[in-house]
Amino acid sequence: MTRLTPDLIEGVPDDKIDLDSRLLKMTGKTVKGLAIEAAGLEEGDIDLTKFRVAVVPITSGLGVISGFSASVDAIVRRLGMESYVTSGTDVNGFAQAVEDDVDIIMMADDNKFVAYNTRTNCQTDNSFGTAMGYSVALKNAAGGLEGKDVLVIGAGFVGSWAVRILKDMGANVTVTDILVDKANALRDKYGVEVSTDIGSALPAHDYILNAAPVSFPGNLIRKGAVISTPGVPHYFDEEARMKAKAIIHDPLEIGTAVMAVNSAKYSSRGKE
Ligand code: 2YC
Repeated sequence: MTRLTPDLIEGVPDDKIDLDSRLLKMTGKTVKGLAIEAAGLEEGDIDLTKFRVAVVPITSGLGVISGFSASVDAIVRRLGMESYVTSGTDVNGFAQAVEDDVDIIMMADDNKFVAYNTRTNCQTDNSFGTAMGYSVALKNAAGGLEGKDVLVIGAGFVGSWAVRILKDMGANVTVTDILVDKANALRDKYGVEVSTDIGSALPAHDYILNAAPVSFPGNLIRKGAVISTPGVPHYFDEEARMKAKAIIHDPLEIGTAVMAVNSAKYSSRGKE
């Protein structure tokens, strides 16, 4: 999994890229709207203002990322939830959150970023949240994916989830990965196609979910392509930006919003 850096997320707390305006243009939905759909809910099914979230900074491994907890906190507040960053880190912070009887605890070490639901003991991780959020964004931008060819680039945590999700949405999925065994494993598991040559697969697709930490030269992008691309670092050249109908990207927000709403859904299920 690619580790974020402070410069990649410095604009998140104040929403400097105005993500909702961009998403509304490309998908017709805001972050919140996509997260609600990604959680399998309808607007009005759940009152997110009733949920209290604690974000716990984790110092293990490579340590905290400056701005990460503040970004998660801001993303969750933008959904309408109450949220704060614990003053303590790690176990201390976790204990504070439990003592404070919050509904959801969000924390990330070098390998996993989870939303833990304290009421129903369920957890949602960022790989699922990102895959679901970017698949729903692609579906909205494409006006539905039933019977449409979709190329998934990357068979890691996010790409594997995305293959399953997009297949469930009725798409004809082709997956490609530099480690062909990983792509073949998804073919065997989900009955999807594998491409071993991204140079021919990319220009052959209108719909792309890029779950790899790479970008692609514009000469490989088909005119009018819709590219849903959570991968960081993220860069598409001028030709790609001219030719693509939409390039859907953000460094953290969509995946985190889906995690939070999906976790809250478990809570409401627990409270029924
Ligand atoms: O600040 C902290 O609490 C750090 N322990 C957070 C480390 C996050 C590492 N993961 C990542 O940078 C990316 C995120 C988009 C989530 C998954 N990988």
